[in-house]
Amino acid sequence: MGYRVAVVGATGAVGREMLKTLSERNFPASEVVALASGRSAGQQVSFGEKQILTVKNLETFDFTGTDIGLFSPGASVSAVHAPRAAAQGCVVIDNTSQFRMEPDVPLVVPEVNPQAIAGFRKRGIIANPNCSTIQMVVALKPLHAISRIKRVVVATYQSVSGAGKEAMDELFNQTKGSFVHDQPVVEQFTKPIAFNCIPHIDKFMEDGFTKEEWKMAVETRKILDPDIAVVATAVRVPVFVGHSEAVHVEFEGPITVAQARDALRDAPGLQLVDRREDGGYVTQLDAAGEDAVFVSRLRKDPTVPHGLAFWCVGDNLRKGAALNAVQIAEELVRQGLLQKQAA
Ligand code: 11C
Repeated sequence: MGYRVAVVGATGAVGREMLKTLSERNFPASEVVALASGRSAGQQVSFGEKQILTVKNLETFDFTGTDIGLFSPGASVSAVHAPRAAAQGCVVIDNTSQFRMEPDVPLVVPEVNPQAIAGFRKRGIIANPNCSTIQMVVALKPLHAISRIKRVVVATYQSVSGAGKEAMDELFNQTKGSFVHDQPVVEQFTKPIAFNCIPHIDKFMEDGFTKEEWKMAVETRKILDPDIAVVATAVRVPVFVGHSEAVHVEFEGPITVAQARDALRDAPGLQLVDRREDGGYVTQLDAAGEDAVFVSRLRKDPTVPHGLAFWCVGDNLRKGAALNAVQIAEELVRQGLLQKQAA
């Protein structure tokens, strides 16, 4: 007995991670179906250590009888196929930006707002937030419970895997090429990414922010508290997996470093690694492959009346995408919100 699960975008970096996460966490699935575009249909992907799945064509797949769809195919594909799957009775957990800010679509991080999940019934779709938002709100939530957060200033250091597999190849090829003095081939980013940092993720908006920066602001408000002001600078760095963030938080009232430390130590999904000594902090290489969001370098921000600063790191493919989506599915089961369609 279990649920029939479809993974859409199964050949991409996040889709593969979704399959791995479902298997690692022993999600109660009676069947897992791998779906992708017609171009990728027929390819094979691993599900756990032992199973190989043959990818089916999303365009012709009938979702009737499928309980849960974990979608990560790109926003324009989700725009068409997520509502189609939902209309056929499949609860969609969508990792793209397509539906996140729609009022009747819950935007969920299970450690932060699990109560929001129940709002999925109207559209049959639950949105998975942007990876840089997820790790930040996991860290902000326990602090917000002590003293209300007024304003967050954040700078991100985001790995190339956030931009997909071709972007990872571009970093690899540029790095390798630099040793034989090749001219870098720039296709996925606007400038060379090897040995460089690019202050530009997603498209530019009219006010000068990028869409990634805008997402961090609006998604944090939707998930955590509509009154929190967020100003972000999103930067792509030459790292394969893992996003880091330098976060400065201003609170309405007092909060001490000791209080914050205690709350972060006990918070779900979070690990505090904060020894004030050489190497007593977490980096992207440490966090890659891990489930937790890590907080290090916690300290008082003395430039505002009530402020804290910290460093936050997470695996953008796991907690930033696949793991959060699978946790939402687990939460649907835990809250008894799924009507099993297949036995
Ligand atoms: C990046 N955060 O690192 C992006 C990837 O809205 O789901 C995820 C984009 C999104 O490039």
